[in-house]
Amino acid sequence: MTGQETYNAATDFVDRNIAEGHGDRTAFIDPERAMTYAELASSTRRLANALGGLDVRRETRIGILMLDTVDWPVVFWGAIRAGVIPVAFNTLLTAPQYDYMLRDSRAEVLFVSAQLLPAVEPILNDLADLRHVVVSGGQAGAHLSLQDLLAAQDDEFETAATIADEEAFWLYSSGSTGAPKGVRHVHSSLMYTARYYGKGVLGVTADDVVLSAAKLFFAYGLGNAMTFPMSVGATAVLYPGRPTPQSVFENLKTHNPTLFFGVPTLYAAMLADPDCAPENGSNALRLCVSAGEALPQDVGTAWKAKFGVDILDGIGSTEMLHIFLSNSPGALRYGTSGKAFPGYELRLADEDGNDPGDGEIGELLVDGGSAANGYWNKRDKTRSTFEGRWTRTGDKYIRDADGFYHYCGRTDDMFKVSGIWVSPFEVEQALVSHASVLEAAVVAKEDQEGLTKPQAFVVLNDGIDQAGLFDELKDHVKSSIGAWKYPRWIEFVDELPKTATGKIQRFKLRS
Ligand code: 3UK
Repeated sequence: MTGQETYNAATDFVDRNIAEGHGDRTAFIDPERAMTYAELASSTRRLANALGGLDVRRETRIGILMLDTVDWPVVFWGAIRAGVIPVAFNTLLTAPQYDYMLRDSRAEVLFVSAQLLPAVEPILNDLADLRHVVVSGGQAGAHLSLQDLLAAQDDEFETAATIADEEAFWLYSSGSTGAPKGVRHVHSSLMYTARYYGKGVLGVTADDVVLSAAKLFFAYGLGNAMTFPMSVGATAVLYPGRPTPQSVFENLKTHNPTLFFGVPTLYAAMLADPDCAPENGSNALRLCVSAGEALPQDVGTAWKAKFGVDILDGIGSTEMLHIFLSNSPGALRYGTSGKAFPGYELRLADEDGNDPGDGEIGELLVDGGSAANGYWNKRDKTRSTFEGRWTRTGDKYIRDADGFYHYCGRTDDMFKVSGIWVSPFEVEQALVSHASVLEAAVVAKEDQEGLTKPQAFVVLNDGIDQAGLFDELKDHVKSSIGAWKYPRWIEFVDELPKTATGKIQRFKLRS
């Protein structure tokens, strides 16, 4: 693709399946409905017509604040078909955060699940750009009902003649600090990730059934449960509830997916669950994926031992849309993020911008065709993240002689102890490798001399007594990663502060 030709992602992901004879295949299943590709095509044409009826013009924004059901892809692809820009919102936030993002994006219509309406109702009247609220799956009250709106539309629509380089949709990146940033993605990025990661690494085919614990509003879930299966006419299982070990086991058992996508915390919680057994999983599973944060080596090996299926850890970001560095079925090493794969070029940079060489630490930069156009109305942040063809990840890595990348933490979380770099992540990994520990977070803290030392916050497994554990954990860290890296203070806590997407918020722990 040159970037300049006429290309609408909805034609490629939705209509192509029908042109290729997959119209009768099931695209999505949720607890209440299933939807074929032909039905999806029809509903997205109706949605596009509905937007026109509400006087929503091309290149303006609409918001999606919806739980994962078949309505989600209908709204997303319907908007894209019309050349209107859907902005996906995290469903776990609060009214002030929605207020910020709705104002920032100037969304003209908000599509919202009935269950999430209470979270935004207090702010809706005060938003200058918002003209309509459309409710999915329940009582619309004073608002419009998605179901009624779709039923009233014409089934024909001429898909907007957008171009490959044209902005198609936004995702908000929460980051661990600062206001959320609108990340602007173009039409061609979706198929780029499906082609190079979905097909290239995972080998997704029309026979796959996918289940993603990560929701569609998250770039990870958007690829996993929507664009990858749709790129080949496969089926995705959507689940509107919370992904607890219990609900995930249930979905695995009921739908027998071939591909499962989770995050490390969930894999660890599933392994610790009394119901963790192959007969409570999927009998068709061929591969699992982990992303969002680094997968501890122990979790990968324990999962493989239990289910006989590997978990491929890979790193992705909202800015790059999906995974750009990953383990693969043919090249897997637990405890690493894997190797470069076709479609993405990687580079490590030291403080002077030079490649530090194998075995040395540097910031990871990536070049690939799914990089975002930039942040909405945040010029400084755009310029410091998107440097020409390179996107800065803000992550520190060491590349070993075999080409595997070892995660060392965020650039801003690293600190020095006795003049030697310590990655909080490395200390956390050492802590969680102890049988009593479920999760750990490590930050830098100054001791009485004003010197920086590691401090740990530790969540213990159920039923573990903390007596005597402080010394035991210190010794465990010393012997596993180096004497100077052990935590000088350990606080036992019930849970760690996390972002809505499950990343530890270390800044909240720094005192
Ligand atoms: C961290 C990882 C170590 C890393 C994402 C898959 O997580 C995603 O996007 P976000 O914008 O966060 C990006 C940051 O998260 N990270 C993600 N995966 C890993 N760190 N190992 C990993 N495997 O700091 C990165 O910069 O929320 C993940 C696909 C799409 C995504 N957007």
